[in-house]
Amino acid sequence: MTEELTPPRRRFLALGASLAGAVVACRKAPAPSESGAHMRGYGERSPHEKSVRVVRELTKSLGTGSSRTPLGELHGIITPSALHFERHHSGVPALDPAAHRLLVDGLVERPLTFSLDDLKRFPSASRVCFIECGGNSIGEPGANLPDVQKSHGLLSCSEWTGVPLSIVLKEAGLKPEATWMIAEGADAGRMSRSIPVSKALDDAFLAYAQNGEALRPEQGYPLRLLLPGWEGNTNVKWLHRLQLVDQPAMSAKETANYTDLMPDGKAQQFTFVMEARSVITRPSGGQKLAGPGFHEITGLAWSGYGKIARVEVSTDAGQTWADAELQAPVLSKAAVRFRYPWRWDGKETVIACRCTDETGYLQPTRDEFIAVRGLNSGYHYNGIKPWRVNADGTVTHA
Ligand SMILES: Nc1nc2c(c(=O)[nH]1)N[C@H]1C(S)=C(S)[C@@H](COP(=O)(O)O)O[C@H]1N2
Ligand SMILES: [Mo]
Repeated sequence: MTEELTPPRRRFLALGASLAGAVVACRKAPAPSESGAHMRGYGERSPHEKSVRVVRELTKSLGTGSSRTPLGELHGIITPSALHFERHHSGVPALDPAAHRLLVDGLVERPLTFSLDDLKRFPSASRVCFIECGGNSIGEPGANLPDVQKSHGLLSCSEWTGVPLSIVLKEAGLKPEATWMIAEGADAGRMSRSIPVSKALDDAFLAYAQNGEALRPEQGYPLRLLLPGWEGNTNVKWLHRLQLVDQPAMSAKETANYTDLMPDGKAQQFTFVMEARSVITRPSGGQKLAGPGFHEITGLAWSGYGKIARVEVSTDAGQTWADAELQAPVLSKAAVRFRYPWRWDGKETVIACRCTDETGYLQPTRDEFIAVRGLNSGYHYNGIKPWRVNADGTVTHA
């Protein structure tokens, strides 16, 4: 960091480190409280913390709709389980883990049924990866959404633990004709998706845990399919059946939804991998800068094709770009935190970020995206998101 970019407060802290004792001694120490709070079996956050998922119900009766992760208020790369976005097509079923079973049948040598305990006896695997709904940013290309929760909140990143699916499929024995796998959930709508067997045998796993504890009910308790880097919808929750077949089922969620209507009127089906994208989460829409001077620009980048190789930031409406620092760990198919030190001169400007993944793919601008995809489909949008920093410090869509 150059002297110019060293934030004044940090400089003060560095100089003042040896004086810290003296600084504390001069201040009035807080009065000791009578007694602290008791311990508790299961923790809650401080009552001062208010970040919430904003819930959007699409129908009242079934709990169908979505709620979004408040990305602008989070730190690091892990989404707290209680703030992981939700997308339910027919509500959250209440499943008893002791009674829950996974059936693996169809084109297999041995149809098998597994209890949770059976699955937990297999070698386990943990992996940090993102889940992003194919409908994240619906409406964004046509009309800029005002804050990062609305524009990008159907993205979360957790550490998931479970069993590699390849191990379970080996137990059942795949027949040579088995090229697709239909994954079905135990929710009221029995949501299902057709998955190519190549992905099932690659890095797919059956997750029973999220961030160190059992899955949350909203995330598919007690078992979900985890397909790293693939469209959120394919990560079937409340998983109770894997049927091996020789062609896709053409289920509702792979025909009526999550297909991309192209400019020529044809629909593109099976957009499985989520392309690279990035977004500035701070400062972002709805936030306010306290004044000119040092501000850290920070945000997240992710790619369904692997690792993020580079994130660039522009503070002059895209005229020039400079590399942001990627915070370790930089994991494949996971969110990466980037940081860029910025000295704001107090004048109105537009800030933005763009990322490149390890395949060399560069995140497109909105215009580049629209030139290829048009405005017919709201799914799988990954264009650059600019934010306007106004002279009064407020941040709005640009
Ligand atoms: N059984 C079932 N699985 C499902 C869904 C569903 O409604 N039912 N929603 C899908 C969609 S559209 C997405 S984006 C992800 C959302 O996962 P989350 O709610 O854990 O964030 O789950 C997918 N898996
Ligand atoms: Mo989704």
